[in-house]
Amino acid sequence: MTIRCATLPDMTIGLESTAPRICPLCEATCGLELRVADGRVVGARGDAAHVFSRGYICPKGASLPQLLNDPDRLRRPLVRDTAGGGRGRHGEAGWREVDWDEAFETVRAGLRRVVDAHGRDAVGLYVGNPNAHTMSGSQHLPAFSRALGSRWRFSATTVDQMPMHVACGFVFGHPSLIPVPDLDRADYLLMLGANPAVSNGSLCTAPDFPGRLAGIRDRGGKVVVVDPRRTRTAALADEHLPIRPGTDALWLFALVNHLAAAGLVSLGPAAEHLAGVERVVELAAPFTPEAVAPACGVPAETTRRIAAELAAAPRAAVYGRMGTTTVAFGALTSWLTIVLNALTGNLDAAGGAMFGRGAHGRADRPPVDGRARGRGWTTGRWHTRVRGLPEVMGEFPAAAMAEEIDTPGEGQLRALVTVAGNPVLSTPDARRLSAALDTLEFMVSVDPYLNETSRHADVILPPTDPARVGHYDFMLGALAVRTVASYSPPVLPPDPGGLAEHDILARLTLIALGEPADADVSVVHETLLDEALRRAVAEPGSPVAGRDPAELRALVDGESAPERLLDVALRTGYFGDGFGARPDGLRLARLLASPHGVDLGALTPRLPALLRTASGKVELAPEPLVADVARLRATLDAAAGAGADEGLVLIGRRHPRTNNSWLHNVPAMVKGRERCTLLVHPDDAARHGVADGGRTRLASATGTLEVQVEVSDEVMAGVVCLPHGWGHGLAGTRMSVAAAHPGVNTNILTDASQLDPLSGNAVLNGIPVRLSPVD
Ligand SMILES: Nc1nc2c(c(=O)[nH]1)N[C@H]1C(S)=C(S)[C@@H](COP(=O)(O)OP(=O)(O)OC[C@H]3O[C@@H](n4cnc5c(=O)[nH]c(N)nc54)[C@H](O)[C@@H]3O)O[C@H]1N2
Ligand SMILES: Nc1nc2c(c(=O)[nH]1)N[C@H]1C(S)=C(S)[C@@H](COP(=O)(O)OP(=O)(O)OC[C@H]3O[C@@H](n4cnc5c(=O)[nH]c(N)nc54)[C@H](O)[C@@H]3O)O[C@H]1N2
Ligand code: SF4
Ligand SMILES: [Mo]
Repeated sequence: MTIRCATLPDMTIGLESTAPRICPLCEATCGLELRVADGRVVGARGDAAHVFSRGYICPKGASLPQLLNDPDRLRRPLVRDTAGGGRGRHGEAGWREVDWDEAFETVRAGLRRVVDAHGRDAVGLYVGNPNAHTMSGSQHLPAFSRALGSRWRFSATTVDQMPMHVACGFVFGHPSLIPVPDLDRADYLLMLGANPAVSNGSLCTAPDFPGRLAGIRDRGGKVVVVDPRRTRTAALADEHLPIRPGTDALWLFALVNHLAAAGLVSLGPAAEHLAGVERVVELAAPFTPEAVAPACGVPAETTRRIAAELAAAPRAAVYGRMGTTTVAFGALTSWLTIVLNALTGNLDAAGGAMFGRGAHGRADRPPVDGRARGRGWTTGRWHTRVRGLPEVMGEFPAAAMAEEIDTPGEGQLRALVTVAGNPVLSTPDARRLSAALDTLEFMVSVDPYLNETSRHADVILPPTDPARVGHYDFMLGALAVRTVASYSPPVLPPDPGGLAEHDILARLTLIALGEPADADVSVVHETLLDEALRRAVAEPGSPVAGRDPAELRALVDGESAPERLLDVALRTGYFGDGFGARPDGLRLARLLASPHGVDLGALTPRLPALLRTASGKVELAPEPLVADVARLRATLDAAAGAGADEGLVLIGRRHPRTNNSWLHNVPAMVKGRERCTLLVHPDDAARHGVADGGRTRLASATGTLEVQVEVSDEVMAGVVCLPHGWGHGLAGTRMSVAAAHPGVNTNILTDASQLDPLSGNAVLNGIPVRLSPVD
């Protein structure tokens, strides 16, 4: 039974009930069935009836009740008690729990002081990963960001997938046109730098990813995993190819080289839409399988065999994730995955790499003169102050945040707002960033925890927990392997003293616009609705094109601002009911009546309608990417001249019970043996005199840590491996479980100066490190 709790007086005291809820913890978007008793969520299991996940659940989803009921979770705002020590002394500073009005008044006054003295551009914004998993992250956060009116926007995107956005921006004309591997129909999957058996998939929303991989093999297909470590995913695959970290671009070029040399290029259904094929083939010329073998560590005959297999497979997809983006050639690597899909006839083809379409996705624009055309895409419209790094998608590299705060001068960043981010654990040169945050004149964190980042804030604004707000995946829908519409209404009634994230962001928006701290949030909600309706009626091809927004506004359904905005998004989208124009179309009411989701089917080809390049073509050899090939070529020459011993490089790893930095306060997520260990290959352990279970010093150009060693041949020789998201227990944090399992912060070792130049993405994998004995 669906319960829209807002309509229920008080939840079933003493009685148990169940409620469906999409899991907000990763990109897989599994349907859960939550058990509710005495106004609390007390259990979670997979929703067997969910159309997409069919009962699949992982340990994180199962622990959702513990997360929701975490006694350390903040439920009321905190304001730094300046009498207790002031900024820069978070170890001793006290916090006062205050009411929301006082908290927002403190925010208003703090931001006002900075803006009056230094201007709007002195205030920065960092937004973190969970914004991709909340409705407010798509509905209300953009409005707040606009209202702040500062160019200093940072996000977790530049420690993650920005290179893929850049590649797609140049190739397809829009950075969010990211193709996904059509897992359920592919016969061959070449997967690089991804570990979906643990991560549950990324830039590819597919609940039960492991089951879908098994499906490929059950159909007689093949899965190949390219990874410096023999991961769980590698263990599920037919073949694992270890590769030297950071060298995938070389290797992918070698595949292109062999496809061309062996006459295996076959463009398939997308052929007429492709431009630049010859240019790509020309560019691949120096990267022969032999030439890249010393750098990549992959034998030339293996490279040729994989290229031939890829070409021979009826339906194949090349898919790269974190290990291909968080490297020095991130954009080139992402681009080459697209190139390979195109050259093997698998771009926009069933079982290949296809474009998803969220259930609320917009209608494709009608072609002009027979062609879909856009304005193309560009980066570098403005640059950072200290290093002159280009803007990409309206933001700057997270790795530039510390220097922009701690380098004095005109234009210095003096205040920061973080929303659902923990950059002190998640972004490079964490020690410098942590120190820099203490020098800010004012800082606000919208976050449910007093953690490594928010301990630096002056005000912490904790949103109510996910059980008390609705859920719909705006960002992940277009990255899903099927089109699925699923809305979960709030499971619990609002917390009378709490505030939902959309209302927090609405109040911050008003403050940023110069309104009083207690201004009426409904103004923001109504403005957003009005904007959405006006955009939709002006959109060519939309099911409400030309209608009167005021007439439509009267028809909008929903009990809260997020629901009303969702109703508009659904009804005016490709699958929408067009406010009556297409009665079986999607609308909020239909999703409320379908608590286990609505399946809208497999992906369908979308070329050329979705292209936004100026030419209306898939630009396989766009100039900015082509220009970066010389830099890659230089590494090939360097590798040819180098000796065999290149020293150790560091890579990361994820564990099924982690979610970046923030689930370590959930007891079920940290129980068992120590997880924050350094994997060292037996040969390297012997060479450096370190033993399993012992400790070692691990040093990079940026920092030094002491860690526990786990000797394992899971990692290839020359590579050591440490997870991220640890380093808890810092003074002034309030996460008691995490503090008892602190681990170390690997981002003390990552070097903020090492970026992929086209995307500004941080290099988090392949970091040169040294081992030495502990004193
Ligand atoms: N070395 C290394 N570093 C990495 C990575 C790596 O592989 N290696 N991975 C990178 C990747 S892929 C990512 S995405 C980033 C993540 O980087 P971040 O997004 O900065 O960090 P998270 O650890 O996800 O922190 C999320 C924060 O949001 C808070 N939070 C949780 N739910 C909500 C909510 O509903 N609302 C609000 N307002 N706050 C909420 C949590 O308490 C936490 O403080 O880390 C990156 N850092
Ligand atoms: N359990 C769990 N799940 C998560 C998260 C989590 O923290 N924990 N985080 C979520 C987030 S924010 C994201 S972005 C996704 C990430 O999802 P994935 O990308 O699937 O996950 P990772 O574990 O980072 O996988 C990266 C792989 O790249 C390998 N690698 C490192 N360097 C290289 C290289 O140079 N070349 C190649 N070919 N491989 C390399 C690593 O060994 C690793 O196996 O996971 C999401 N899901
Ligand atoms: S796989 Fe992801 S979405 Fe599914 S239950 Fe686990 S954390 Fe939640
Ligand atoms: Mo991520």
